[in-house]
Amino acid sequence: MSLNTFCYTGFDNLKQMWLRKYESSSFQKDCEYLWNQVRPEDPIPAHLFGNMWSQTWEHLSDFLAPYPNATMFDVTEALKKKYTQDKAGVTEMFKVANEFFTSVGLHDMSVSYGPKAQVVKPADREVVCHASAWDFSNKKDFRIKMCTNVNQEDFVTIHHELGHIQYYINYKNLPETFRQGANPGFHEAIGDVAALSVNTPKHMMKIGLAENQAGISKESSINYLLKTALERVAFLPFGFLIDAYRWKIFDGTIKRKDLEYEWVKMRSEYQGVVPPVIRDEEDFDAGSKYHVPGNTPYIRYFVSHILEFQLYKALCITAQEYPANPLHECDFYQNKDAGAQLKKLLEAGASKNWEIILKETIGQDKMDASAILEYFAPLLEYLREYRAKMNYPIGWSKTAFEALVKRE
Ligand code: X8Z
Ligand code: ZN
Repeated sequence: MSLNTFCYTGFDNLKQMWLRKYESSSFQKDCEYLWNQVRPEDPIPAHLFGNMWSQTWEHLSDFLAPYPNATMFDVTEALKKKYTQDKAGVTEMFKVANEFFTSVGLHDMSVSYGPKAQVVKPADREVVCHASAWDFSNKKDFRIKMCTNVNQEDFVTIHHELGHIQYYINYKNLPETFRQGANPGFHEAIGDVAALSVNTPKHMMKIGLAENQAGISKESSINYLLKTALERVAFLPFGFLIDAYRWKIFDGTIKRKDLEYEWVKMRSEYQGVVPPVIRDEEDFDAGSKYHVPGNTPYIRYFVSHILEFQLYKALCITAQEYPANPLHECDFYQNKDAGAQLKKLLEAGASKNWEIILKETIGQDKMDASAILEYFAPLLEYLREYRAKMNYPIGWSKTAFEALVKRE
């Protein structure tokens, strides 16, 4: 319809014409008001994340990929094609991970997934399947216990566990008291640093898990960063939550009669998730997390998820992969200088205060989140623009959880 026709009909534009039947000049505003009344701003039900504790969210990356037509870099399918879903296939994945460490000049760890280890779930008995790495403190026996499946998540966990083993081997000659991570967060960070490098599309192409022609474009980089953020950034509030909750129990702030209520409340505050069904004090959902009945401190994982980016950046600078390229593209595979820098940190164990070890190895004496922020900066920019365009609200209702947990 041309402008002239509008003049003829008496309307300024088609919008006015379409809305005429509502006989109200405020109709658009009224609709916006109604939308705001029903717009969902509640926390997200916890069963939607594909992880029993909603601690990492990367299983949503297919649904949330900003550019569904660009490459996704999910290597689960490639792993399943390449490796059999049994002990032989799983052992191959360990070999690939081990080779990353040896390529930078670190120790061979094949003993840790050899005959004495348990790398797949035994068929004949119940075992604790939560992955772990063990130092037998005799300088030669180191073992991994894991019910490994062939998928990307477990491929990352393999690197995580080998990071522990690499630490054990490097500090094995120190006196017993010093045979620990510089602090517990360091121990958790080592394998994750390797996984940051291994997960890069560039590296996955090198080891034949992503097709060489899989184009790296601006779009595919944003997809990759979102997937990584769903894994590592979404973890941060969870990493903090578990001990923030236990510290309050230990110092008496949380009373025994409120264990479930306070758990649901803090989970809503920190993670923005709520239980999908109503809970009461007969439930103790925190107890479903391995480390809670296992009495293992958890803040170490929050620490490691910040520290690993700081270490990764330092190694990438040493390997001259950064700042020549964006930080998230850095692969320090086969770089002996980066390996030597990491080795120095590992060999020190807990023989000095961790801030001194950090200073002597990467030249910084404080833990600092600027590396993780820098890593995700292109994603943050994308999300800011997207939010401005879509007018997305930030945050969630801080009281919605109350409807989902009964208080005594
Ligand atoms: O417990 C672990 C490792 C063993 S130290 C598999 N992690 C935490 C968890 O699974 O809750 C690694 C990431 C966080
Ligand atoms: Zn660990």
